[in-house]
Amino acid sequence: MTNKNYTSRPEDRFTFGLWTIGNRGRDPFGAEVREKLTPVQIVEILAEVGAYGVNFHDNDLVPIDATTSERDKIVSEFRAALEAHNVRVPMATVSLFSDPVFRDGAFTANDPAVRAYALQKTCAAMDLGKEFDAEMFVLWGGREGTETDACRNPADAVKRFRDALNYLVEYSISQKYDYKFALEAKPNEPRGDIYFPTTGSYLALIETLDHKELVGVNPEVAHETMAGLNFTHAVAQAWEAGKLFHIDLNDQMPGRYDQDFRFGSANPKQAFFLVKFLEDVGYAGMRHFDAHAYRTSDYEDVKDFARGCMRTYLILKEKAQRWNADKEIQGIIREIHEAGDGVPQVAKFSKHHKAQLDAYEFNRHELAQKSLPYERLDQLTMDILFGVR
Ligand code: GLT
Ligand code: MN
Ligand code: MN
Repeated sequence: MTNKNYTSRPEDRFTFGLWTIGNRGRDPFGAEVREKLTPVQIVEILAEVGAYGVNFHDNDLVPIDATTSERDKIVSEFRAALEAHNVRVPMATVSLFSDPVFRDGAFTANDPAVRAYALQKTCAAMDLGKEFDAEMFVLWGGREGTETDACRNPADAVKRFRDALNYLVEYSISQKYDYKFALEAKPNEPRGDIYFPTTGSYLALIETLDHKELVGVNPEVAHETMAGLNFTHAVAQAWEAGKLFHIDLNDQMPGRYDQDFRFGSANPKQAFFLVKFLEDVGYAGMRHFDAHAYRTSDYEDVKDFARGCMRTYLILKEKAQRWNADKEIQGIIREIHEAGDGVPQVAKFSKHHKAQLDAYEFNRHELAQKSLPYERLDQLTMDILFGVR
């Protein structure tokens, strides 16, 4: 169980995207600083650093203008590299944001031809993912948004997005693809505002879908943090709803551009509570690092970035085990959850329970005096994180 070297193993389910290791450091103010890697070279790096799997957008693997024979060649070389290095493809996705055709969105674009093209492209991306046995299909609507709400009624955007999802899920069913779909929210960037800005927005939308059982969410640390929200709370709500299908791990300082930093590098305490939650509940899905190395890195440093994401996760997992085994911490946890004698049962309403509730005399002042040593609890947590406990 404890893994003192913090080296990743297949059962850790650590994955990276072609676009993460292959990120070349381009930003809005400067060009690429790293040479382009081929998908095969990226698989080689992932094997070297000990990742379990690799995920891709259609066009990370096959350029948008590739001919059929170019496509076939790329696919067979990629497949050979995956087999040679024992690297899986658990998730596939589609780029509905890079090409200029999507400048007004994809599924929510005003032009019906763009919406239809987005569906055609996504179905083809699903076909491509299945060639590698991907089980999860992520949808991140990066361009589904606005700079000015003069352009469309936002309720129409919701309807269009729902129609597109229903179409794609039906396609998956008709092809017997057995995909599960994971929707990824982001509040802004690249659009001024993106529809469905938080994981909670998608959880609400999912309930309105034709096949809601096949659709869940893919929360990303950076995206929820950009919105100033507590990421672990979003993840917990998704988990509790049975909708945590996938997760994008990285890090982010609030109030900044989308930084996609190495996991745990900006807010290790928040990362700790996240890892503790995932491990405590037994999340069995992929731990996907949707992060990229600093623009200052060369590819040797990119490998250290990738190793760092996994290492930090494993260190925090061990810290969570230590926290769970700590007698003082567990004593406090027990105390703060303890009920006094005879407190009425309120889990479920019944006339009988309500009568018991009415009959009980609460001592409001005494309840307000109960010790809640959260300062002590938090410092014990910090001591564990700092490695002094
Ligand atoms: C893009 C985005 C990520 C998404 C990827 C999936 S693409 O890099 O910033 O958050 O997860 O489309
Ligand atoms: Mn991001
Ligand atoms: Mn992401």
